[in-house]
Amino acid sequence: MAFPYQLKTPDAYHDAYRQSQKDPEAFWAGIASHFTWHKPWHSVVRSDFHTATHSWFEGGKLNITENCLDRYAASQPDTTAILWEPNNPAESTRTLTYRQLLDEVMLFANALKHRGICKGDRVCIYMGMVPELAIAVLACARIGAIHSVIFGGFSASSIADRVQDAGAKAIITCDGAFRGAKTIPLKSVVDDALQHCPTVQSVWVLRRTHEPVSMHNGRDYDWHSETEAMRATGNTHCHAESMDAEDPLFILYTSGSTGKPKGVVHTTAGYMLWAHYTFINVFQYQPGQIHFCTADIGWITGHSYILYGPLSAGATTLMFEGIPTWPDAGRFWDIVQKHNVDILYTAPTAIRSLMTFGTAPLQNKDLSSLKVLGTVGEPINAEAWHWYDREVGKGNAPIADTWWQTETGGIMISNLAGVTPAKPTFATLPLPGVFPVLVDENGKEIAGNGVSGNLCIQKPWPGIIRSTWGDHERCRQTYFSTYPGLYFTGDGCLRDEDGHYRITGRVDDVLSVSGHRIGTAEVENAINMHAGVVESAVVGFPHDIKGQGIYAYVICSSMPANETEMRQDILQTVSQVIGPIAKPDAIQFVSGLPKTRSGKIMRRILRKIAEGETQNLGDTTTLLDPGVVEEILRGKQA
Ligand code: 7RM
Repeated sequence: MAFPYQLKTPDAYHDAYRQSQKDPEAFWAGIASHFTWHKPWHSVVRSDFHTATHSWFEGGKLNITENCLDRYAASQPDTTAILWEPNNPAESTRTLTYRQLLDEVMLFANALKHRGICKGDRVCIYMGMVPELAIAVLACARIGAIHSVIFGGFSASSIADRVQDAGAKAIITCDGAFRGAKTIPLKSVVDDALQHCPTVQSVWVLRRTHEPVSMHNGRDYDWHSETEAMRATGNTHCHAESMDAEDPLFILYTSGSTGKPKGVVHTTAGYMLWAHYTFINVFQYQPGQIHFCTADIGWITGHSYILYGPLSAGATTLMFEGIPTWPDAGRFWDIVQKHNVDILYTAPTAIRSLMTFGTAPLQNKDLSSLKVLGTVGEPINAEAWHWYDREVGKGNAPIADTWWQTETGGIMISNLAGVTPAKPTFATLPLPGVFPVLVDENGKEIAGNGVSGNLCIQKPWPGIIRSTWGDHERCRQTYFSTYPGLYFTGDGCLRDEDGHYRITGRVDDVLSVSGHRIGTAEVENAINMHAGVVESAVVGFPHDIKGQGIYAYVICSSMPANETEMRQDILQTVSQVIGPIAKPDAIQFVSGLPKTRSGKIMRRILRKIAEGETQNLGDTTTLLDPGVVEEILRGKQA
């Protein structure tokens, strides 16, 4: 049997859940024993929630790429590891078998080593969705360099912040990226960013769009010539660096409730185990299947369910360079048909956006290969759930609604596709090893069923966040101090009469815009950089397609004479400071903000107004000047 720990019946799930509770050490050791280790661990798990220190498989040594590549290059060398679908359907598909992928990873790893990249160095990766992005990530892991992938939609200043915070020694990029009808000039954005990044010694450039780029002598290297040089000198084999189980594997920056994104740190063994275990169980992966996760590798979903989860299982992972609506809104369905996709994992925002095109793009598309569907990133509304089930799954493919976070490394709460029952809009039940609790504002546990509260997790799981890069105290504060002894997710949650969980959304100042996490404080900081802006307050509001939209209340130094122009300027500023994904959907100019006597902005009121509420704004008695609320209501655009 391929995966003896695959849970194939409800009973198997419940048994595993109980085992993981009764004897977590034996439970996880059993699963870990199926991986390739250089040296066995001496303790399965050690954890202290008060200092936010967690370790799994301490003493063990391994390399994640041997578990993702070498073992399958030996046992199934000709199985396709990466099946790549280009942005433009007229261009050919590329496939890399496990043998080829391993060879490419070793070659590029040697190229990095040759230019002085060593174990523990941080390497930022800012590329489009090309196979070389996967190769770059895995090459870092091969030599023990810590990768930090930066989503291709971020601006130069966002890159600079991340590169500086990580103290990165190198950055890997492309000349440009194709996304739908657009070309994004990645290298020139990197050049702008690097004016403020003294730690970067080398820049690696893969040619993709073949548009001209500036190559700095002595700093910039061409991917192709560097790897060809390795091939020419016979430098084709690269041994896998022996990593401690708790050596950092990657940093991934994510937004929180403060202005500065945090570098979430994941380590080697626990993360690998979690990505693998959740992949094979939630999606019920069977050998030979094609798995298509539509996320970008710049987000955690791409890390865990395009790369590490599927590859650690020997699966074929489909990587798509483009976007769902180009050349038309039938693109996903064309890909499913063309490649006989078995598992499709996407986001509610993508489903809702495709729904607006009706069912015409699905006509005459053969989707009969689909066996399992998945969703992630935000709560899925009932309408989108049923459309996905009916129009895509044809009522035949179970939908796994998977709740998890960058900080959790992999899926935490989800039904197991076709094994445990799905329930529209519910993530349903925790994976083995995950022990959710709901608490009230004071941290008191809310027991029983049919209740709501703040979602916390009460024991360590293998994929738990290990630190925030360069500032462990911030990790402790953010996740482990709100409710001592618990990991706080920042999400609100309902547990229904059957004990099934439904995540209702963030309870902090974090927005989920088209499934992308954006902090309101981050957007405010960006808006405030505009010379004409004095102060701003940003809140979310319900948006039909994006899930949440961004609403900004802005105070200018003098009321703008031309509001349209000022709005455009502010959007431009936000694009430059963060990236286009953070551009507000609405900007309202105001002369004051509702504040308490102690100067706190009352976002609750601003949220209600942004939602369109005019009457019931809740308690306004603590407001310093209730008049501003009247003014804001009068100025609200329909
Ligand atoms: C994987 C990912 C995390 C936040 C999380 C939630 C929301 C994610 C679901 C969901 C309801 C889901 N990582 N979220 N999945 N809400 N149902 N199935 O998205 O770090 O970028 O975002 O996303 O609010 O806290 S993330």
